[in-house]
Amino acid sequence: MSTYPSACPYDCPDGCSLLVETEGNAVTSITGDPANPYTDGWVCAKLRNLPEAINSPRRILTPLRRTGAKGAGEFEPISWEEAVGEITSRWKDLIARYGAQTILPYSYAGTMGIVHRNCGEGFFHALGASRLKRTLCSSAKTAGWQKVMGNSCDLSPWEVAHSDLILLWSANIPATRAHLAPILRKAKENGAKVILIDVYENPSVDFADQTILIQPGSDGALALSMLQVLDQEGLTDEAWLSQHATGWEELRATLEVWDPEETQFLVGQPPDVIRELARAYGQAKAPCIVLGSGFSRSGNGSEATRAIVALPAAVGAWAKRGGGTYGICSSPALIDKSLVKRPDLADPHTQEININLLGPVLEGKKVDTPIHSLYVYHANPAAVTSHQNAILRGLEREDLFTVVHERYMTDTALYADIILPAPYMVETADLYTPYGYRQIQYVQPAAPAPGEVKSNFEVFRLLSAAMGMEDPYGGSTVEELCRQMVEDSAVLTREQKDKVLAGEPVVLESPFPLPIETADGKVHLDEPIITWFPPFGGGEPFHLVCAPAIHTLNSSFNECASLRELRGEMSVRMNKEDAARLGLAQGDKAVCYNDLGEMTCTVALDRAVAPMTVVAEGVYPGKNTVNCLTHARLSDRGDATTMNDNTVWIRKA
Ligand SMILES: Nc1nc2c(c(=O)[nH]1)N[C@H]1C(S)=C(S)[C@@H](COP(=O)(O)OP(=O)(O)OC[C@H]3O[C@@H](n4cnc5c(=O)[nH]c(N)nc54)[C@H](O)[C@@H]3O)O[C@H]1N2
Ligand SMILES: Nc1nc2c(c(=O)[nH]1)N[C@H]1C(S)=C(S)[C@@H](COP(=O)(O)OP(=O)(O)OC[C@H]3O[C@@H](n4cnc5c(=O)[nH]c(N)nc54)[C@H](O)[C@@H]3O)O[C@H]1N2
Ligand SMILES: [Mo]
Repeated sequence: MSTYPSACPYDCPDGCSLLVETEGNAVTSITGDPANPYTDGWVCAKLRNLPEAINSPRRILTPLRRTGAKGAGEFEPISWEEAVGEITSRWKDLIARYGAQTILPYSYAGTMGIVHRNCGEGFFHALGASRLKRTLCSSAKTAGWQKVMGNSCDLSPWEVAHSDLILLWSANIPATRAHLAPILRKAKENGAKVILIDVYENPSVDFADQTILIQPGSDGALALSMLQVLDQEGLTDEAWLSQHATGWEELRATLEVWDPEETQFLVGQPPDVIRELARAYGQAKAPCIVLGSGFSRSGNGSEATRAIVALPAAVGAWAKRGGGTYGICSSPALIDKSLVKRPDLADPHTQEININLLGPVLEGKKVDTPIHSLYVYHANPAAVTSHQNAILRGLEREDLFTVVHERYMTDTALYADIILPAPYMVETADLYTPYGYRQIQYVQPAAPAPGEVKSNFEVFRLLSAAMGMEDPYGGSTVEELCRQMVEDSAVLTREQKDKVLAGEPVVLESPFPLPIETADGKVHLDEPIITWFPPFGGGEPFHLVCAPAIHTLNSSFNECASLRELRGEMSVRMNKEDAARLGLAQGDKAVCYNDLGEMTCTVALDRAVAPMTVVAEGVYPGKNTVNCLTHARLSDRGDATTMNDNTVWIRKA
């Protein structure tokens, strides 16, 4: 038995350091590495169960060519030579007929490793393919934060322990921030009060002293209302505001309309609840907002972020240890990724396709040069991207040449013309810096890649050579690129660099108070005045929200039978009164439908949900899953997904 240090590659703020045990070439166990104080020696159930997927007989181990109809899942093994030959000859032909923009790369966050996540960009920029705007997750939230806070970072997770009032705002701690749980417990032991603000009683309720369920998309109205109460009741920190903020007087002059008497109908909570929340926030010594991203995947998501981020400024929370926000931008850029992303190779005149618009684009809408080839790597758009039915119709097109680089038969891979076999992280080297705290780790493979599996980096090198292109990385290996990026870091000290290069996880302290990194060093509460406007969905019929599941991560881990079982069947949660009106009881089958599609699933009534709201946890495999009901519409800023902002009708199945 051997033990290797490794890092979790999944799109999760916790970014754990791992210990991987192997017997021969087989990975036998994955645990948390105590060398990383945030991981603290333990990992979630997903990672503990990952060896089952890594060793699964269902892994794709050779390149495959489609033999049946698209979507039928019939393939034959072929060699890498044949696969690369077929891909590049089809591409050369398509480029000659339509130009290189007819090829669309599609990738998101299957791996967060800096090299393997980003190295396709160098290749596709050099090829002149369409550019992909990767805004599938929280770019509305980032855009809102940046308007107020510029390039500032927010708190490191361990700082939350110093807070005496913690608002878990649109955040599911057990699912998406499990390592914050011990910190929340510590804060509670020290007397902190915890309030959950969500559209349903998500599993974070176990930490909450109080739960406030609000209408989806009403967060901005709630935050503005809290500001109105803080102002009315003299709970703002005028000294801090005058020294560290601009635009407060202008914002304050507009707050009257956000009186809780007015906003109660938007928020769905009585004025007293809103006032009490504002008072608790204004009277706390160091209030901290742990802000998830769910609320920001909405037509008003960026503006709502601005309103929420105005709260810590209004009470001067940033000046108090434990005060501020956690979960928005908790890690400064320790590494410059441009060595791998190669933005210098991108032609700004090449068409840019928003990742959320894949369905319409494959159907020939919202695109100048129509797409005739799609190359999907570390993403599963047939399951995770909005307007699933349009995506499936697009993937069925006979004139679309689709290549999917994958580890197992995903919903997207089913439609591929060519599938290429991809690795798990234990089989590759890479450099990892999580977005939920200041950490960096350089990882070497713990096991050899099985069968004919090749990494993203290896595949792009093969494709680049076969297209007769110059290697964007000048012949460097993954290890050399990682070393170079560490050496070039403007943030790490020499000692930290040496530690990273020796394979140790390096965790950085955060400064206190955090610097405000805007052009003038001030928090910006104007330009323009922060406001609220209605989301796309809402009212009657039901507002549909997509929430994370504990045992899977987006569509990742759907390949693990044990985790699928722990997660249970596809369901929607709603409140008992709404269910009763529709004649639905716990465990009944219901059909959720709208203009885009319909999904049949089980009704779950065991957690409280805001009125006229349904919550679908997790991304399930198959057709007619929740993203058949989500529109390909973009947020107010940041061009983000609005998958939490849709309306559905419901009937008993
Ligand atoms: N187990 C697990 N872990 C994950 C993931 C997963 O799917 N499963 N996903 C990973 C990814 S890609 C990300 S981006 C991160 C963060 O994942 P996020 O999706 O940002 O999850 P949270 O931050 O926990 O926030 C989700 C919460 O937002 C709530 N919500 C939705 N709409 C609204 C609204 O309008 N108002 C309010 N107040 N609340 C709302 C949902 O009910 C849910 O409880 O987690 C990562 N980690
Ligand atoms: N309904 C609903 N939809 C959602 C979400 C939700 O909670 N609910 N979450 C949204 C969010 S926040 C996000 S970030 C997106 C995420 O969307 P995606 O980034 O598409 O994430 P995953 O579903 O995890 O799929 C990643 C795929 O990458 C593959 N993969 C992993 N590592 C590698 C590798 O090294 N090479 C290659 N070639 N493949 C690899 C995995 O096998 C997996 O199939 O989904 C969004 N969509
Ligand atoms: Mo995400």
